[in-house]
Amino acid sequence: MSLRYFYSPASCSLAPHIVIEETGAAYEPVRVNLAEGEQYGEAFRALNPRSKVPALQLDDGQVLTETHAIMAYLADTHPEKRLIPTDPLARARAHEWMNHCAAGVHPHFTRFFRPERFVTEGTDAQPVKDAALAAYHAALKEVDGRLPAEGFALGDYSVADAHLYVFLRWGGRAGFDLEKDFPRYVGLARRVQERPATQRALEIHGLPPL
Ligand SMILES: N[C@@H](CCC(=O)N[C@@H](CS)C(=O)NCC(=O)O)C(=O)O
Repeated sequence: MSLRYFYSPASCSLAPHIVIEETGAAYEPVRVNLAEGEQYGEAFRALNPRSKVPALQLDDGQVLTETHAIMAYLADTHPEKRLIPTDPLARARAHEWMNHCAAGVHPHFTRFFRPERFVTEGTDAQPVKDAALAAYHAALKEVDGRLPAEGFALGDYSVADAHLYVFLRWGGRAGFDLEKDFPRYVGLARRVQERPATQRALEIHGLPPL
C-alpha cells in the first residue's frame, strides 16, 4: 500500500498537501466531501474517528491525523528536502508556528464558519460568529506583525509557511481586505505560492492563487 492522503478542497488539509507535494513522495489523494458529511460516515470514521481531515494513511495502514503532526512527519521522513530546521531552537520555532496555527488561529475561523456548533440548540449563533470574526482578524494581524518583510517565517522556507498560508487564504473567505490589513502576511503567501509544490496542491484543490 502506498501513502493515501485524505483531504477536502480549501480546508486546513491544504497545508500538509503542499508539504506532500514538496516531498515528492508517491501518494494517492483521496477527496472527502465535508459538505455532504462524508467525514461522519462509517468508512471515514474507521480511518479517523474524529471525523476531520487531514488524515494520512501510511504504507503499513496506520493513520496519522492533525495538520501539525502530519507536516512534522513528512518533513522528518524527507530530511533531504530541508522542510524543517535541525537546529533545536529553530526547529522549536517551526513547531511554535504550527501549534499556534492549529490551536491559536484555526479555532477562531471554525467559530466564524460553524457558529451553530458553539451555542445550545435554539440559541442565536450570530454573536459567536461576530466575536469569532473579530478574533480571527486580530489573530491574523498579530501574525502579520511577527513576519519578516522578506523570506519566510523562519528565514528559509519550512513547513510553518505552508501552515500559515492556509489561514491567510481563509482571511479572504472571511471578507478581510488582505493587502490593506496584512501586507507582510500577503507577501509571505505570495512567496509560498511561487513554489511549484504549492501550485500543484492548489490545482488539486481547484483553487486559484491569491
Ligand atoms: N486540529 C485539527 C483540526 C482539523 C479540522 O478541523 N478539520 C476540518 C477542516 S479544516 C474538518 O475536517 N471539519 C469537518 C467537520 O468538523 O465536520 C488539525 O489541525 O488538523
